Amino acid sequence: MKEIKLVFTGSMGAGKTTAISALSEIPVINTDVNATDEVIARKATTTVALDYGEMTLPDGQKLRLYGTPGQERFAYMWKILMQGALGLIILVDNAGENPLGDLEIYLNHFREDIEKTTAVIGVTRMDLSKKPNLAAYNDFLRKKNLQLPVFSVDVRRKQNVVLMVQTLVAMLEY
Ligand SMILES: Nc1nc2c(ncn2[C@@H]2O[C@H](COP(=O)(O)OP(=O)(O)OP(=O)(O)O)[C@@H](O)[C@H]2O)c(=O)[nH]1
Ligand SMILES: [Mg+2]
Repeated sequence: MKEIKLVFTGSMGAGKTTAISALSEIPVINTDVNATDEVIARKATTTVALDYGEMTLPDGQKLRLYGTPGQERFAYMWKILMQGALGLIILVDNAGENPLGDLEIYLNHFREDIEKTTAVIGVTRMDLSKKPNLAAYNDFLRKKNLQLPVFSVDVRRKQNVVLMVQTLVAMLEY
């Protein structure tokens, strides 16, 4: 049975570590440290290298789940983690200051990977901020000539994350 490597990326605090922790059936390897300066106001810890977890799909396929650090000063890890990845999940914090601007940073940075592999977008924390709505995300992507599925996800809920990941895996099979 083949193994599939997936990478979760996206802005600081968007929920990459939480999503992988929700899915993983092994204890998650994570490299979170106590957050300093600008981060501390928002949450206690931040990822400095990677997250790693594993999940088995109902048909027996094994998913290897990697999470990137959100902070751009660790962007060198982003490319390293994408090596051999078949799919990319971009998480966007809808309660951030400029969610579409955040999305753009990751779309630009991972453009080649998105063209070579496949990607989905998960918009998190929509309960805290309703705007931009999903239609605004779809418009934004259309303007960038990208056709990618956009989900509203609360990554604290395993089923939300499972649905998004299963969609990505289904896209890989076509
Ligand atoms: N209210 C609300 N909180 C959420 C939602 N999704 C995630 N969170 C919370 O947002 C925070 C996300 O933190 P992390 O999972 O550490 O985020 P990260 O993307 O790994 O961040 P970095 O490693 O710093 O880049 C956690 O405190 C989650 O509980 C949501 O849909 N609604
Ligand atoms: Mg993290």
